[in-house]
Amino acid sequence: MSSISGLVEDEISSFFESSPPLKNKEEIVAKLNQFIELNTSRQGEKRRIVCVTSGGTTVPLEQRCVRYIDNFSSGNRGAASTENFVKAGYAVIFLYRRGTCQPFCRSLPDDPFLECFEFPDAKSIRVHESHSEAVKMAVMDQQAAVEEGRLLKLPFSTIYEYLQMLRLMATALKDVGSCSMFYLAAAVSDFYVPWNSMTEHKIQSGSGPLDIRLAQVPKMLSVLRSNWAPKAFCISFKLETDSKILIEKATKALQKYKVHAVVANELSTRKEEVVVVSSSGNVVVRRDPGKPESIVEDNLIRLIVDRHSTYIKESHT
Ligand code: 9Z3
Repeated sequence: MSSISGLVEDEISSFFESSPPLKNKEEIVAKLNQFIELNTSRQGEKRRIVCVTSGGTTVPLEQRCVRYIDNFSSGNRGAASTENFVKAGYAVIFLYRRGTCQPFCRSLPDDPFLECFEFPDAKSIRVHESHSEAVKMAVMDQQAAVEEGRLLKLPFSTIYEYLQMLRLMATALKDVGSCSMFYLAAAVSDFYVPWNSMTEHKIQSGSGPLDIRLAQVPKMLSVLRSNWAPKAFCISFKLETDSKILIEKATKALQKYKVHAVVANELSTRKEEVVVVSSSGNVVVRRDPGKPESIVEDNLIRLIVDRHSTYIKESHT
């Protein structure tokens, strides 16, 4: 595997050195280690572990943040993929943007969620008949996954939090080797305001139009692949709005970052189809048009799990 250049390494170190430290780092590390131990120890059932990232990262414009730039992502892809990985027997670390779509909740009405409930009298509350099956399934599936140690949910908001947490995860999973996977569906900012050059207090509007210079976020995929977790199976995503450049960009990313596959999707058709780009060719994955409840992630995760199985077998020979 090619190692990353000294320049990229310097950019990455200075990004982390200048980032505001994670507030609950010890707690996150303890949860991660406990989760990994539970799923890899000899006494327990050994499971493959996947880290699913989901939702968009924010870029604060002020240290005491009032305003921020956001990356679009509802979190649907990450949540649906998590459900499918759990069903396929994986233990999932779900690294998600606060407030975005959660696993097992996709069939619940979110607008407004309170419509699910009714008060037959002053002392009791019950789920409305029309939503009772969906709520029951959501509660049961989510509780089972958490209680059986198959789902760990960790929230982030900013690009600073996301990248620090991703690094913690990769480092914690290093010894799991080929049985670990990174499935990077989060929409990650390409540009940011470095913490040291950011104003502390709210930007004032009195001084007229605002000019902001954004620095480039160093590409962490290369360091994830070469240093943090080199044996992990790694799937990244490429999002474009112009379908003409999508496959070319995904192919470039595959070659540049040496990930095992890039899932290419176009914004307006992302729920209908994706293209899995890898060294063995491009595969179009669609949701089943004959089944209204079918989602693209059902077929996508089946394919990814299959590829991961082959990768594990090849790593052991
Ligand atoms: C994706 O491409 C995801 O599939 C979506 C899912 C964000 C489109 P939703 O959350 O949508 O279901 O609403 N994620 C990766 C987006 C991204 O930022 N990719 C970077 C790029 O395209 C590479 S890391 O350059």
